[in-house]
Amino acid sequence: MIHRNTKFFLGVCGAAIALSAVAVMAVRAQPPAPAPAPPAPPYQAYTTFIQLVGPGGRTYGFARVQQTPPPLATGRLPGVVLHIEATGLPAGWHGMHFHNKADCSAADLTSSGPHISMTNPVVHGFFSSNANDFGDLPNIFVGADGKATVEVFSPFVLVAATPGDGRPILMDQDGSALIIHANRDDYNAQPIGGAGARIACGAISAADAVAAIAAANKAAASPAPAPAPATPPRPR
Ligand SMILES: [Cu+2]
Repeated sequence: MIHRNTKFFLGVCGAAIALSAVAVMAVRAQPPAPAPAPPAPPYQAYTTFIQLVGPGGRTYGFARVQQTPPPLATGRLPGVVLHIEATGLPAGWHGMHFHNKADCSAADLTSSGPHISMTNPVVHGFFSSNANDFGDLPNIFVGADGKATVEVFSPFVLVAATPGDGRPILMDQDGSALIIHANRDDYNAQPIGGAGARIACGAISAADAVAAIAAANKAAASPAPAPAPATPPRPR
C-alpha cells in the first residue's frame, strides 16, 4: 500500500520528468547555435632592432623601436616606444633625434641626413612655437659608467605605414637613423637645439635590423669580460 503523501510525491515527480522531457525536446528542436567567432588575431606590432655605432666602427649597444597598436575606439593615434641599452657613451646629457636615412657610414655620421620630417622648413624643439620637427625626442642621460637604459615614447613617427596616417615612416624606402648627439638639446634653438656633433648612430631598416640581431646574438654568445679584481681594503 502506498501512502497518500508518497502518491502525491510520485505524481509531482512524474509531472516534472514529463515537463523536462518536453523542455529537452524544445531545446533540441532549436537550430544549432552558430560556432563561436574565432578570436581576433593579436596586433602585429611593427618592431625593429637597432645597433648603435660610432665613428671607426665603435659599438654602443642596441635599441628597439616598437609601434603601438591603434586604439581606434578612443581615436588616440599610435606612436613608437623606443628602448635603448647603451654602453660606452660619454657621461651626461645628450640630445637624440630620428634622422632621415639609414646610413651611419660617414665618419661624422652626417650621412644619416637631417631630422626626419614631413615639412620644410623644419622648426625644431618641443618648446618652440609652431614646432613641426617629427624627429624630436627627449634627451637621454648617461651615467658615470657610460651606461644609459632609456625608454621614451614618440607620437611623431611610425615604424611602418599606417593607412591614412601622414606621419614620417621610420622604415620607409631609405630607412632612418637614431642619432645621439654630443650635447644636450635645449628643445628650442634652431636647427637642433644646440645638440652639437653626432656621436652615435643606429640605422633603421629591415636589413639593418637583421644585422643588428646577428650582432646582438654574437655579443650575447661571447663570454662576458672578467670582473675587475676587488680592491683590497686599505690597512688602517
Ligand atoms: Cu639630431
